[in-house]
Amino acid sequence: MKGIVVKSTGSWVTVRSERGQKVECRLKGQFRIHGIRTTNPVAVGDYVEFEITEDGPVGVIYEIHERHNYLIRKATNLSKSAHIIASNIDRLYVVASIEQPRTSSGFIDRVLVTAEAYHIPATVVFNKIDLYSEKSIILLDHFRNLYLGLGYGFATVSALKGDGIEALRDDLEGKVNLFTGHSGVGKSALINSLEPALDVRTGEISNYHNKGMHTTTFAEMFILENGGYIIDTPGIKEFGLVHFESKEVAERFPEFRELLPLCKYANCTHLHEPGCAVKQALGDGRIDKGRYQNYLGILNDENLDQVEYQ
Ligand SMILES: Nc1nc2c(ncn2[C@@H]2O[C@H](COP(=O)(O)OP(=O)(O)OP(=O)(O)O)[C@@H](O)[C@H]2O)c(=O)[nH]1
Ligand SMILES: [Mg+2]
Ligand SMILES: [Zn+2]
Repeated sequence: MKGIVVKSTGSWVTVRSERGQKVECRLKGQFRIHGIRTTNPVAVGDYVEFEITEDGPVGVIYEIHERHNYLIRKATNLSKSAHIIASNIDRLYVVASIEQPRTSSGFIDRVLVTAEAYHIPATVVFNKIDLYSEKSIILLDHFRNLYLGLGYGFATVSALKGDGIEALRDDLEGKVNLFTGHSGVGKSALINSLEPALDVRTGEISNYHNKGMHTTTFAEMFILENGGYIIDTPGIKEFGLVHFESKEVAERFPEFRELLPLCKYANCTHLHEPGCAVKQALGDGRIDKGRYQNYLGILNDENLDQVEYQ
């Protein structure tokens, strides 16, 4: 039977068959992908072949279909292994907030850089707009102009009050969509607002740290009534990049891309070289200062490209 992985807790994998039946499965044999050392052999979104075992309503997965794409990050900050967040994704939603908790633009840009690397279209969603001060609204407008200008999707919503939810629901229709972001930004609350019948567990924001409590612990795929799919994921602190070399980072910034051939030196890092087209554009205001700062931040990340290949 063919099915899709909707949840994976390590030892058990929940597969939904083509007829819509959910079956708890185990894995048979070894599964390795592209020689990368990963902590999970199957991921949410994987298409698999499985069979029901004779002695019960459980199944065994014996084959994973080739992934159209997948999103990975470092298993932990210092780890040399990667964790596959999910696979076969049509669109990535970076769920962010300016209040309770605040998402840095560095975090957003890291996720976008990763989406670029895997050729996954991305949308930035600002949630909790019911909490924003006037100052936050000004910043929100800045982000709207910036990200729409770069060709990304952009949405502002309130899971609590319902603002922007219908438009977002339309965006999700008929596609496999993944929600990522810090703990507590309201990824799960958004899913409930989009499809109340799902009743996904949500958590509080800690008064002390003003952060989420890591309520969602495993990635899980949900079906929307309009035929869309959402993969809810656990909140992450940092998006540890894997599969990257420093020289590739600039190519993942769409606004740098067409300038790169114009730099005087082919191996320009766009930090301090003379005749750098990127620095020129920064000086002219054609490149956003914050985006350039975040480019530097990613380059300075000591953990860049530290995942071991086997
Ligand atoms: N005021 C306000 N609160 C919200 C909104 N959306 C979510 N919250 C609250 O934020 C808290 C965290 O929401 P969750 O949905 O659990 O956050 P999450 O992103 O899924 O967090 P993790 O599962 O830990 O990654 C809950 O108390 C929600 O009620 C919103 O639009 N406005
Ligand atoms: Mg959650
Ligand atoms: Zn340059």
